[in-house]
Amino acid sequence: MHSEITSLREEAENAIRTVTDARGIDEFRVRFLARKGSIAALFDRLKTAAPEDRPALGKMLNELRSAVQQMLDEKSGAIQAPASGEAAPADLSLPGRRGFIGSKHPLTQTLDEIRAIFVSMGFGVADGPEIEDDYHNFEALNFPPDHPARDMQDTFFLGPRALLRTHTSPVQIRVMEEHQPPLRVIMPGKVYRNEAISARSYCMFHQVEGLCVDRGVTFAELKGTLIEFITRYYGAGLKFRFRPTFFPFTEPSADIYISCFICGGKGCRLCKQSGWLEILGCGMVDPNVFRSVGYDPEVYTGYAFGMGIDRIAMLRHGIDDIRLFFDNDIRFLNQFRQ
Ligand code: 2NL
Repeated sequence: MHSEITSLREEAENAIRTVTDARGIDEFRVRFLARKGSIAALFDRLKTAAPEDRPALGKMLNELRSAVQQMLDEKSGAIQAPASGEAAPADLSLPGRRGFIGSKHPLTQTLDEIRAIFVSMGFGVADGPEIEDDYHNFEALNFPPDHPARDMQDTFFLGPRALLRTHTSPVQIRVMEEHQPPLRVIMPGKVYRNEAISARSYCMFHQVEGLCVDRGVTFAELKGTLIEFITRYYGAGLKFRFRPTFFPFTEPSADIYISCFICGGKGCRLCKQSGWLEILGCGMVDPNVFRSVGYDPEVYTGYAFGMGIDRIAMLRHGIDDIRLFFDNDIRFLNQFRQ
């Protein structure tokens, strides 16, 4: 009987391990602890044992009963309250949880494509501070002291001497202060304007500006380079329009338009019935800008250009509200998975 008690204990230890739910708990209790269970059966057999063995066997049986009761209590605690105390055993048959993989923001995708084209044409990439001073953001760029852009209305001032850059041009000034020509470089980055927020304008947006300085750089080189860029980014077969405009930092200056890639120039919602899309501003660097950075305008000429990444991405994807880029709504962002 001694060995039967020992093997019943082993049996119970094995059985409790396979129990995973309330039904298993009940079956275990009936099998070992109930009035007709295997422990009760051994207690019955105690009567037939030799009288001198009964006290020791009775003690063993009592110990077995409380050990099995403890196994049962522990197991039911774990199953009923897995949060407090020990966790219920994992159900290895459940399917795994799917990992969430992020994707590139549509503005980053647009910028990456634009950058790759200029890099392949020999341009370097520079960046600089978003917090600037009046000199680098305005004065060195030939903005007159009373220019409206210097107004509190248009620029975020952080103090008497610090402001949030309103374009990436101050990076170009810093590059020219530190390097001598020849220079061919683009600067992508965030810029800030104190404008009313609407579907068309936001207080922060993204620009890529470019600069090329050397001896003998002409407007023809500007046209050749930018038409090559536009053809590679927007595709062949487009018509171009260079329209004279004014920037303080270039002279002459032009806005470049392409024939609308949706309607081909006939007029549609995207081009607002005009047949043309404005995509770039550019011009020959003003001699005053060269003087600010210590370049001799009699020796060097150069061209510069700038484009709004947000606007380009909106045109390309038919997005009609710039704020969608900054809401971080996953339903919007998921549409740009590559
Ligand atoms: C636009 C037009 C432009 C530049 C940016 C520039 C910078 C220096 C000197 C001369 Cl340091 N020019 N930048 C020139 C022409 C146009 O941007 O429509 N941007 C969104």
